[in-house]
Formats: sequence, structure tokens, C-alpha cells
Amino acid sequence: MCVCLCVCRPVTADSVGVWTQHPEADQRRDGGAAEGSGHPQQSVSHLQVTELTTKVQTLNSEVQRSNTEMYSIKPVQSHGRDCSDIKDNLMSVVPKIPSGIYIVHPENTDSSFEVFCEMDYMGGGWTVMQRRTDGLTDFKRPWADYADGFGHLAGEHWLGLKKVFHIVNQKETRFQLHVALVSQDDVTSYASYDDFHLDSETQFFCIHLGRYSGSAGDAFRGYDQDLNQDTAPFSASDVDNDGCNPSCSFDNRTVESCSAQHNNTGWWFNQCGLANLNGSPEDTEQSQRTHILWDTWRQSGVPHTIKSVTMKIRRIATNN
Ligand SMILES: [Ca+2]
Repeated sequence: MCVCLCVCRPVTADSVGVWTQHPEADQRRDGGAAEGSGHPQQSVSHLQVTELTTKVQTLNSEVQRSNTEMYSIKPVQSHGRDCSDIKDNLMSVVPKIPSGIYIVHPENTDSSFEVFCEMDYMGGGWTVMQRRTDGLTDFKRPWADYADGFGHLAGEHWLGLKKVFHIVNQKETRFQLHVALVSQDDVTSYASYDDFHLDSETQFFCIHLGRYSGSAGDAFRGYDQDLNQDTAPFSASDVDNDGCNPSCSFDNRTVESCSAQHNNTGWWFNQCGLANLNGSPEDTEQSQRTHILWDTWRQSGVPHTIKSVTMKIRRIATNN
């Protein structure tokens, strides 16, 4: 904000035109004013005019450079409440809004924080809430990490449930959720939900999903109401809300904790369900396999091996 205040008002020769246009006439005018006010008279030579003009030109080029840098190097700037808001705000100012890290300040919160905005994908305006690409970030995490977020915004990360809660619970906004999947064979697919919001932390960030559309199937809901993760609370390695109470049974195995079953990752498990986009391999020998689970995306009846995924949210235009 400070940078903007400092540089947004362009410095032009016109703003000091009194010195540059007719210095002699201006000297006379200043002289008259000086006589009346009793202030000492200031004279301006052609040399001083030249110096001032040069200074103005230098300042002008600095301002233009600063403005260019604001967008080309993607420094963190606060431009809105979420990436959709940033896109709307910048659309009329910048011909092409770059994807990158921005600061957002959601409505009705005291907090500002950094997010990665995807401005190219499907019209842009997407706030990324999760990204898996190379498997190098550890998703085996306790509750506090899933609440606050972890990883690197420009790479693999989990934005954090508190931050997502702030974004999707702004007044008079609705958000859609888009899950973009890439298989080991570079096949792409997606699952989209036309409404998405979370309850607060006191309600364990229960997830609420609208209508599904897409090509990957609705793994959040699965095929069986018992496994439906819509409205499920979040679980992590140290917080168990998974619906296996005291235990569930899979393939004649007894499971007490879905997080433990999924190698201590966090998700909206429900006995445990067919989706876990935070799934991680169980040991280093299997590091080539991410264990990202979206069980409804299948080929010849076999689930695709998923190598990367992005979860992103965007405002839905409301008519009211
Ligand atoms: Ca349990």
C-alpha cells in the first residue's frame, strides 16, 4: 500500500510547469508576490530550469519502472479480498494479470495473508488452497499444521483451513471448488463443485459441497452414503473425526483412525471415504507414488495413479 501511495500519482512536467514554461514571466510574477508578502525574492536561472526538468524526467522514469516492476516481478501486493477480487480490481488497469503470490485481506477479518493466485487457468481469479506436484512436501501433519497451512505457495502447499474459512465465509459471496488432476500418464481430469464452504474451527471445518460436475467423478460423495465426505469434519493425525467410532472395517481389517490408515495425513474422512487429495506414500521406497486418492477416476475399472493435483476456489457471480 505504501508503495502504491508513493508512486501512483505520476510526476509530470506540468506539475512544475510554473518553472518550465515561461521562467522570466514567472520570475516577474513571483517577484510581485514576494513584494506583497515580504518574502525574499527567488530567482530561477535557465540552468536551474534545466536541472529541474532533468529531475522530473528522472522521477518520471523511476515511477514508470516501479509500476512495471509491481506486476512483472510479481512482488506481493495487496489488491483485494481473494484472487477473484484481485482479478476484478486489476482487470481494468493491467492488460494481463500474472499468476503469482498476492496478499489478500478477506472481508470481516483482521488478518492479511499470502496466497497463490492462478490468473491464467479457466479465466483466472483462482485462489489455490492445495497443490501437489513433486511429492517433496510432507503432508503427514498434525491438526495445527492443517489449520495454519504449510509448504511453499509457489510450489506444493496446503493453504490452511483457517485461511480458506476466512475466504469462503465472506458476506454475499459464494465460491466454487475446482479439483484439477493429472495422472502418471499425463491424462488430465477435473471435479468441480458449484458451491463450497467450510464451517469454523470449533466445528472442525466441516466441508460443504454443492453440485458436482466434471470428468473425474464425485469422489467426495462416492457411491455410498456411508462414505459420503460432504458435511464431514476434518481429521488429522492427532484429531479424529473420521466416523470410525470406535472402528470401521475394511477388507476384514479393523480401522480406528482413517488418518493413520492414510499415513497420518489430514482430510475430511468419513469411514474413510473415496477421496484424500492429501494422501502420501507410506515409506520412501514408494516415493514415486503419491497415493493421492480420487477413487472415482478410473480407467478400465482401475483408479488412475495421480501424480499431481490442485485444489482451487473462485467466486461465483451472484445475481442478488
Ligand atoms: Ca476414528
